[in-house]
Amino acid sequence: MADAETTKNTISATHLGTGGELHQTASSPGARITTNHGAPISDNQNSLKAGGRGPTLLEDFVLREKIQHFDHERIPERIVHARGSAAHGFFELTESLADVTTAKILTEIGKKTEVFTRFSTVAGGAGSVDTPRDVRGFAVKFYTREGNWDLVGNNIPVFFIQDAIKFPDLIHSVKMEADSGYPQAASAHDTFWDFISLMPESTHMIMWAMSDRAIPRSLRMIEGFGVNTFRLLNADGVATLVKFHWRPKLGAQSTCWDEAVKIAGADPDYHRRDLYEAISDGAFPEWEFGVQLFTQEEADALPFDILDATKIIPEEVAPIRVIGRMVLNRNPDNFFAETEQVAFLPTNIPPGIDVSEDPLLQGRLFSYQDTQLSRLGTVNFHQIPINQAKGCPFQNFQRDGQMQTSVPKGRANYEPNSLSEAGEDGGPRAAPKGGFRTTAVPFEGTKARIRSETFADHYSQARLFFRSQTKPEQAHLASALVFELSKVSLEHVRLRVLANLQNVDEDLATRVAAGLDMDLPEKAKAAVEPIDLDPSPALRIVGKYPETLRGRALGLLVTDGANGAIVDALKAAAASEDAKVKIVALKVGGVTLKDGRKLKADAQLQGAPSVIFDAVAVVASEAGCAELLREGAAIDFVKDAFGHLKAIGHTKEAQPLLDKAGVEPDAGVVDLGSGAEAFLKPARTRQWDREPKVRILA
Ligand code: HDE
Repeated sequence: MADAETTKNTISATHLGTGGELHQTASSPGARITTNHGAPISDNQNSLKAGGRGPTLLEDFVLREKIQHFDHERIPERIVHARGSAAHGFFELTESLADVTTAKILTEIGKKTEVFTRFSTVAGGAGSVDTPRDVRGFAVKFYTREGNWDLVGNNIPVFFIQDAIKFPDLIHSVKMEADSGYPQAASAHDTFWDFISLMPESTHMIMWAMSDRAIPRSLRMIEGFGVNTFRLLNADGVATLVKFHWRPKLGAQSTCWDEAVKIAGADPDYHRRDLYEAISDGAFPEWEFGVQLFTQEEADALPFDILDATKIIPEEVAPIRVIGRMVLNRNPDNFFAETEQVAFLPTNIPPGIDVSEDPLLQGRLFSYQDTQLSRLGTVNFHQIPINQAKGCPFQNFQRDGQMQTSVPKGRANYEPNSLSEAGEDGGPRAAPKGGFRTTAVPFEGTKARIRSETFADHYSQARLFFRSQTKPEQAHLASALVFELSKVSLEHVRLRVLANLQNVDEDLATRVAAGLDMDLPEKAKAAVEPIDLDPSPALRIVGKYPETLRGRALGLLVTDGANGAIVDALKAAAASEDAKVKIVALKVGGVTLKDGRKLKADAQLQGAPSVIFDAVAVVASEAGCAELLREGAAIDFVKDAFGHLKAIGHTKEAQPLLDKAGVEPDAGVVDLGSGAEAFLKPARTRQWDREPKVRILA
């Protein structure tokens, strides 16, 4: 019998009750520590020994249980997307799609639905850094009233391959090489580019992956795409084709490559920390949710196949209709229980949403369910709290299995049954009305391993992407190709990439060849000659994101004797626009300002290089600047900020530091004597005009 004390001292955890229901138990102060089976532990510091200096006894079940549990703390990491960060939030519908779908999540305006969203890199392991050049996963679990809907997307709207059968090859090629075990979280190596060079269908995705989108500034600043084409189904059984989009309120924003590389050393958790801190500070990241809707007839009229995941439908052709928003407003309580154990399945779709025949999606429909078995170890992974349907009950006749936590009553574990006629609970039944429906798509064909002819154009949209970029973005893309291919030691692979690139754009291929100091080989023969499509400005980042301080971080490097009024003015002005300000000093204890005030530092200079800020200011006294001149980290602070196209504010007294760092005057280098706004204006964006002065781009 549970006495009052044991009830009070239950461990702090989320439990499944016997009926499968979820209930929380709170830990009271001074709660008694117990074994996993509830026995109170009298000593958690010493193992059981035969005498003070004698051997430890096998009998010590407290020690054995604790060590054994620890030994098994790790589970296999995800084969892809292992490195992830997640948050809870809600989705709210602002426009109903009742004409095209019965899905309640897309028809009930104003209803808030709980979501859990996990962002990830793809290639690196769970402990890898946050800022490699890579695709970002963007997976949203909506706990809808009609079952969980998992929209498992990426921050790039296309994919490398057209058919799921190539996925293991793609991933093997990009992961660390099989013999040496490196490089970690990087595509810049032989095997990846070997595979890519032999798969012209990957060319469009390569354009995106080499663009600045693959080095995002923050997870709060990435777009999201469902990638595959889906269907919506209305009450009359009429299907509408759909592509799903997430658009960040802060706009899509990126880092500079050199910056991303340096962030990897300065703060390997840069994106995870940024997301976590934004949410704990109440600066909740938000995305618009949009759809591109089109009929089968409209799809048939397009010059490409909407079942081919290497193609987009330009926004200029099918506009994005914004129908809702997602706000992430709560950090996970426990990384393992939630972020690690969450399992996303493209097969989680509520009635009114349906899949398409995209052969990549078709393979995904199998893969995600399957992979959870090795990762989470049991068919009952849906019972883990983060994976449970929360918006509605789940009930069926699936039974038993490892880690079964629900305790079904009665003997109805099959149907049809007539047990209810005898007064027993007969269990749930199929719901022809309101249940999941499949679009009635007619098919006829010869069974064969074939690729549709309509998938054969591999270059037109790659060209569209490249030609739609601004000049700086084109230069970054070309330079990224030069960087990656410079790490490829097999010359024939580089040549094959150059041969393919000529089908995208001659100028791009020429620039990359020049950057490698190689002659252009003969152009590769295209399966289908690419066509010139109208440029799509929507594909750019530069010039699209809002110029704002919101969501940005400013680093103020302050010295002893500095003018406190300048610091106060900057802090107040930045705070009024929701920017985050961090005081950086030579010592974490802070500085003594000219007016005698003590100003605490948020970070020591060594641990807070300028790469982790969007703009920096050096508020130094003359003596303070003299000290900074002897500190390499201070010189790098401004040198890197200049190289990464950031605004730099400075007191007159700090000028020698700027001179030593090679900072040249331009619109982004501002004397703080001209007031806070003079500095905050350029701090709202990057100084793209400066780039040719600081970097040789391809
Ligand atoms: Fe995934 N993918 N994928 N993928 N994917 C996984 O499932 C797979 C693809 C995506 O935060 C795995 O639970 C195949 C496209 C995200 O937990 C695995 C194919 C897109 C995540 C898997 C693809 C994605 C995954 C590994 C080609 C964008 C992380 C762990 C047919 C639309 C979800 C897991 C999270 C994870 C298979 C291609 C997005 C192995 C076979 C295209 C965001 O099942």
